[in-house]
Amino acid sequence: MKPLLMTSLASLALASCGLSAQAATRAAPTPAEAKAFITKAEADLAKANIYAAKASWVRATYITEDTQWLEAKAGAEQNEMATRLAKQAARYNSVKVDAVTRRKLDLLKRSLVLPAPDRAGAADALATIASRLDSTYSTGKFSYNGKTLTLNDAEDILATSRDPAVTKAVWEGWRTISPPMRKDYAELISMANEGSRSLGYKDTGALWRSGYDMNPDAFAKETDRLWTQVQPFYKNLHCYVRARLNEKYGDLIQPRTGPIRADLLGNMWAQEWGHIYDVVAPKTQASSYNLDHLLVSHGYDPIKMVKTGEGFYSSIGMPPLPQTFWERSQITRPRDREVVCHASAWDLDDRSDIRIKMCTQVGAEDFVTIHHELGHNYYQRAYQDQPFLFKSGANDGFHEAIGDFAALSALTPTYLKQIGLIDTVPGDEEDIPFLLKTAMDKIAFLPFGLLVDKWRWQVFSGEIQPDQYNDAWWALVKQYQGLTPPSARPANAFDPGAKYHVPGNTPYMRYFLARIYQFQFHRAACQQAGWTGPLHRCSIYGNEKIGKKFNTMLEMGQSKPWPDALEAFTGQRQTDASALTDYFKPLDAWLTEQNKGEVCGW
Ligand code: X8Z
Ligand code: ZN
Repeated sequence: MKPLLMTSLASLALASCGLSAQAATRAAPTPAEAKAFITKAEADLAKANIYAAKASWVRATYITEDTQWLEAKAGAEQNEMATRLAKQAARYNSVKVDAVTRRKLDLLKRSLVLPAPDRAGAADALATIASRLDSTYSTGKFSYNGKTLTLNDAEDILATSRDPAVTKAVWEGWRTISPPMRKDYAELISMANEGSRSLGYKDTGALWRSGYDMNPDAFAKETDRLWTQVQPFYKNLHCYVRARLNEKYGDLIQPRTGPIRADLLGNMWAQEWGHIYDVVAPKTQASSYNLDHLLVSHGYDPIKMVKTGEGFYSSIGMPPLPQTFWERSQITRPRDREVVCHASAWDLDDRSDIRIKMCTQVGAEDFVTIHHELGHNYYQRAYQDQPFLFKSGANDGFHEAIGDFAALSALTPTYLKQIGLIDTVPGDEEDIPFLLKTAMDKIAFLPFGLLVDKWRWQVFSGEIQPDQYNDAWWALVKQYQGLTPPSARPANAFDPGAKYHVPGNTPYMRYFLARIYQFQFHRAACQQAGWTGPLHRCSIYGNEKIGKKFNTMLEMGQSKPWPDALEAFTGQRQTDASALTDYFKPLDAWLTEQNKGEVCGW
């Protein structure tokens, strides 16, 4: 999702905000004034939001100097308005208002991703840098073998090449696009921190961490707790994959111990490893199908993939996508202009003008991404009748988990047979191959999902200074993912800038949370459906009863603290990784067996 306002950030008292002192000298505002303030704020923000969203859409689907200018102008105006309203909300800190108004006041205070400093020209400068960073990333290209490569080209090579000289060159090539961003990035951090401080937060990281209906420090501890729950599964997978890479490439390329070379894992950031499944597939248990090949051999094109995604949601009772979705979405990369290819889902009018923006390629990866993006759109539509400040996910991790939850069913062989992609559903003998393939994406992602914002939180707090950006990044990659670059990084490297969400300023902990929530939703859905078999074989395709209950959670938007939303569907009030560990339990036992004799860890 493209967040303009981070309407899911939690509150902090604005004690240090100058306005509260001012307010003290005036008569205390009344509850009626607080309500009137919120009503007007919602109307003003809704208007500015639509305007900024349209400008952003035009820039993201047609990057030019002029569309960057337009996006920055609209973004600056919206940012100024939201920052001003967030400060004014502090006037009502000690007014006894009804619960709905109180929640809206809190949400207003924590609604910005990058608050602008309160001085002339600052909002413009911040929005200009933000638009430029995103555009620099999205138009990034490099030369390889006499050809100019885009990120999509480079990703295709990494996914399919098994030549370590090639993967190294392409991996390093993509990272030549980011050193020019470092100066802009440092400037943006400093401005956003100044803006966050003026709102009463100690830095922008604290603002981001306050979006979870709990104390920001408690939230940081919560992420560590969740990591502890899943880390043994990651270590086991890392150990197994490293051994297979060692067997394939030999000690010089991939030693049997220590970290894994990051360019060998089939993905530009080694965040998901499914593309190298062929390298790690169990020798004795083969998979009878390959979704990449099936989509191609069945004549799928990008539109058919999206229609299939829509079909899944329709089967659980969601109304069809509006005609405008098909007319206005960007489903493939246009031939004649620069665009932001990183996939996103948009809601352009806070009602029915929902769209996706992708550069879809036919294959399993984008089959999942389509379900992911549509999940955002169905969530947006489900909460469209909420007031403006409640039009958001219960928290941002929920927003990221909806479509992934759908894809857990849509990847089951049972479903692939139902839509005619395979003829027979494989038996138990394919459980381990299926789980291993799934873990290569889902489990492999966890440490990456965690470390991106571990890095950014420290950047915002000043613990990581601009001259340490790259070394600190690699220290975290090594610590959490157990990876190493293919060779020493150059002195000017700015590798975090080569991952979309850093120049795109999209908070990342949401994806870590989403990997956990999606399994929690899946387990709850399967239990409600009366499923008693293994979780990885359960599909909710066609189950309108589950769809209806799920939609009840989606319709709540951000109107209640997220544990209420979680409880509405799962009966649980805590984020709980045990659904994920239940799902992968048979694989974990198998991996432990395979890893006998290995020195795991790094
Ligand atoms: O950015 C995304 C989505 C858009 S919200 C395509 N994802 C993360 C990434 O690509 O890094 C989905 C999985 C993680
Ligand atoms: Zn998303």
